[in-house]
Amino acid sequence: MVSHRSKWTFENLLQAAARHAVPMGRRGAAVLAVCCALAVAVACGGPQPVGPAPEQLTVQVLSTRPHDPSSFTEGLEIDGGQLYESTGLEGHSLIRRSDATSGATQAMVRLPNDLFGEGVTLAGDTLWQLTWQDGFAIRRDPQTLADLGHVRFDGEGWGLCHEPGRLVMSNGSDTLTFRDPATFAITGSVKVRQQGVPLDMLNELECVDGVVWANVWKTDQIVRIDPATGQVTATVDASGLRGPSKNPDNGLNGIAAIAGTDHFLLTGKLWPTVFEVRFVPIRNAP
Ligand SMILES: [Ca+2]
Repeated sequence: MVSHRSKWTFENLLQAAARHAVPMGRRGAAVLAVCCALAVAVACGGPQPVGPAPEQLTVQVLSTRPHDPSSFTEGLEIDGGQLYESTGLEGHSLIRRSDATSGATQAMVRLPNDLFGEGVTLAGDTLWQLTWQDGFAIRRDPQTLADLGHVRFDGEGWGLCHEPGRLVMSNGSDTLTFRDPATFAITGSVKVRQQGVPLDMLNELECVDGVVWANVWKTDQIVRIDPATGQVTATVDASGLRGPSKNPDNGLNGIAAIAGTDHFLLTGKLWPTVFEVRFVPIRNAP
């Protein structure tokens, strides 16, 4: 997600991405960022952290595979061995279906130049793709990726995932909105809190096994959210995946659970690599 479109030239972002390379390194940075956020909230008279601290996890890298370094990843999801990816930036946004293992592209559709793609999720026979500030979701055929129509929504579109009976959508705030998977109509919402403190900038989402995993924009952190309460129950420090680039705008974004395993594919905006990982307690990390 971005705050000012004018700051985002594709060429600048590619230059920053070119400095990406070496995995593993600054474990603790994401944890520190959240601790600072909580400290600032308290120092500024915000809500005091309450309740048990979230479980602290990190990533164990199991394998890597190539990722299109021109993909400004905004949404990632696997279904039946097929990887769906939605990318952003005006003039560069697209939707792609590829083999989840080999990465070979099976279908791809570019968005009109004035649109900015965001989250994506499959719900039955419908592949939903968000736009960022364009005010509508695109209903697509999962096989051909053809545009079958648009459904308008208020506000911004960031992340999207599908759990049984409903969609879960983020919009850059601390609110997750629940939507009907067939009509996209709002059915409810929940405020996300980490030890009682609002957590905003929720970006790419992944729904699996009754929880929602969310990238937190401009951090190397993923959080696990109980969608029934909005409580953050775990934090994942994924700072080890990032290369030497300090540009937060092309950071970690993209979570796809691999069905039948506890593995996830993770990547980032303009990253050259997709990481297959497992989330493990920090004390047990290799
Ligand atoms: Ca996802």
